[in-house]
Amino acid sequence: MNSTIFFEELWKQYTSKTPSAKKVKSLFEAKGNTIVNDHIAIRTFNDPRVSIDVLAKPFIAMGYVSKGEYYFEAKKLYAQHFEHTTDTNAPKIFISQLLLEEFSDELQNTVQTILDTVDKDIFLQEDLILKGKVWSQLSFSTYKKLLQESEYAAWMYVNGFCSNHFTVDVNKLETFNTLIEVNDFLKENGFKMNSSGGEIKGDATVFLEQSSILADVIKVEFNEGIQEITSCYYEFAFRHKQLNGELFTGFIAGSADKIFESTDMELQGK
Ligand code: OOG
Ligand code: NI
Repeated sequence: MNSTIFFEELWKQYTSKTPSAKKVKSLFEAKGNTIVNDHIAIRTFNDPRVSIDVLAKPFIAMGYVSKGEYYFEAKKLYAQHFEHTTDTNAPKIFISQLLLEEFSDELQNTVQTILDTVDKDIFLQEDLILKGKVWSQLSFSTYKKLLQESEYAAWMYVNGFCSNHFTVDVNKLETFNTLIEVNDFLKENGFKMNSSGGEIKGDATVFLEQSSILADVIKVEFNEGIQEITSCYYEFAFRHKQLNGELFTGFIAGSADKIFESTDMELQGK
């Protein structure tokens, strides 16, 4: 698939379950800003059928290469980020995977069973990340069980394959100079920030400052009935110049660890 169309489809899929992202984008544009996407992020399990290597394939085909690795010990996650080899305007891609073998047999079996219900051909399609939840059943009791061990696993069970956020490139906004100004503007407009680890994660010393609004909450149909569950969120990133004069293009594990929590139901205050 042509890369412009691929990212447009990802944005459509993402905003259909993240109305706040559309609203925020319009608010910035109304003030005369151009929205450039710094990066998207994708979540998955390390099962070989759907691992990072599988989800990275369409991006590799577009000219992306792996540029960095990140480990999250407490959350039991591993991630890589990808950059386009020639197009410096192309968004970066951050893909993480849950390290299943580090969890209970019960969680491992649950995830295996869910994946086993899916037609194998689906996992081979290049547009897998546009497909969302590819398993047909959703049980609220399974969701709760996964949640006991991993918020990420529970979120993944409900939301499936998608871009779990897009990211406003704050460096490219015309009417904002700092992330603090961006956050103030978001709060003035009624959006709730993820304040885990502070509203701003990172600083000039690590060359990256990030913030995010809490994920939207949407109605999800389970076998047992409808429940409200987090969907996706919007992130804001300001990149600093490194000593070589170039903007930092990577990610910071300590900050990412907190950004992940933007989908945590517990932060919703509900
Ligand atoms: C990814 C969280 C990390 C970043 O920019 O550091 C991240 C996720 O929520 O899946 O996006
Ligand atoms: Ni991010």
